[in-house]
Amino acid sequence: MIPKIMGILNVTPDSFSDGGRHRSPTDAIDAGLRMVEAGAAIIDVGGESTRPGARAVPVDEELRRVIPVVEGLARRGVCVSIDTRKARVMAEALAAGAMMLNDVSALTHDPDSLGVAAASDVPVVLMHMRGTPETMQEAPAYADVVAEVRAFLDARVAACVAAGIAEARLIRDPGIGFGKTLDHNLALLCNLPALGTPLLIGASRKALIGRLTGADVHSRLPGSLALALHAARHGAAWVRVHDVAETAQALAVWAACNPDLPPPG
Ligand code: 7PM
Repeated sequence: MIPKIMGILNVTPDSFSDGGRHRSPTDAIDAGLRMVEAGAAIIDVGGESTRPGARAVPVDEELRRVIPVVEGLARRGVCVSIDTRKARVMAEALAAGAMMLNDVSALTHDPDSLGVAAASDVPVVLMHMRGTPETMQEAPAYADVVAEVRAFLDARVAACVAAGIAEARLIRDPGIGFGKTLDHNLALLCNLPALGTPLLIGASRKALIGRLTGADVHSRLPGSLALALHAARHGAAWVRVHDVAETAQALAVWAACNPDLPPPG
């Protein structure tokens, strides 16, 4: 399958790789519209930095950042995903027109989030993370990272189904970089089919590319494209990326070399 592109739209003042470029909602909305023109199927709006060591953002601040952007994009017909761990942000983003929930805690962080997701009818990304953003990169350890991530995702899918969310709405994500060493990330990337489907892979500009190549965060486009094509080759339904136009071009050329793939749908 040709994965669909989720474009990353951070509306945080401290985002690690696109450093707070979107100071006003208008700027952020324009950036989202450009990503759609470049080939994104959905725009992932996030107002809480989840980078390693990041501090929690109060809910009112997160709402102030994201809701005008979700609303502005949705009003212009853009499909929007809300990247949050907070039930209230999910609920208000859905009311503002969001069409997908993306929770790096897989609906575990906020006890109300499962209910908000169940009361909606949108797809939900369930991501694996070991620990919390504050502490996750402090010596993460696994006996078998692939089996443990698979078991976590299976358990979260089961919890969501038990809460009334249709399994067809659930998207699995191994959480590249979230409480994982380079070797853990590579083990997951080399075993994507073992994680279940459908899969979303977010590896754009992440530290593993730097660890493999020495590239700093502003020079990781080639590695990001390699990982997007790798994810595509191994069945990812979605890739979550910063560089939408470049990823769309890479996927289009790759797809042309793979004529037996089902057409995008
Ligand atoms: C440092 C590490 C800074 C990671 C920023 C990030 C994912 C996500 C993020 C992902 C899903 C980034 C990330 N990564 N949501 N949110 N999957 N579902 O690159 O891999 O934006 S934050």
